[in-house]
Amino acid sequence: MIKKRFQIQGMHCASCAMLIDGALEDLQGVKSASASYARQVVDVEYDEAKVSEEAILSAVKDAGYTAIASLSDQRG
Ligand SMILES: [Cu+2]
Repeated sequence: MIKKRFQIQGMHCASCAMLIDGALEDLQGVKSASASYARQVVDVEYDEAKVSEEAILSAVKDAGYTAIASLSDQRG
């Protein structure tokens, strides 16, 4: 399991953050997603064996937003 923070572009209200959470949590292998509209980031905890960083970036894109890159990397 790994936890990564991605910067998000395009969120304009709190429901955008909820939409991103839902889109990411639908991915198999994602344990939890917590987007913050105020900070324009999303923290994602996921199983690297089941889902790639690319899949996460593309799920955010499919939801209509842009995920920039992982800002931090926390293994555990
Ligand atoms: Cu919104």
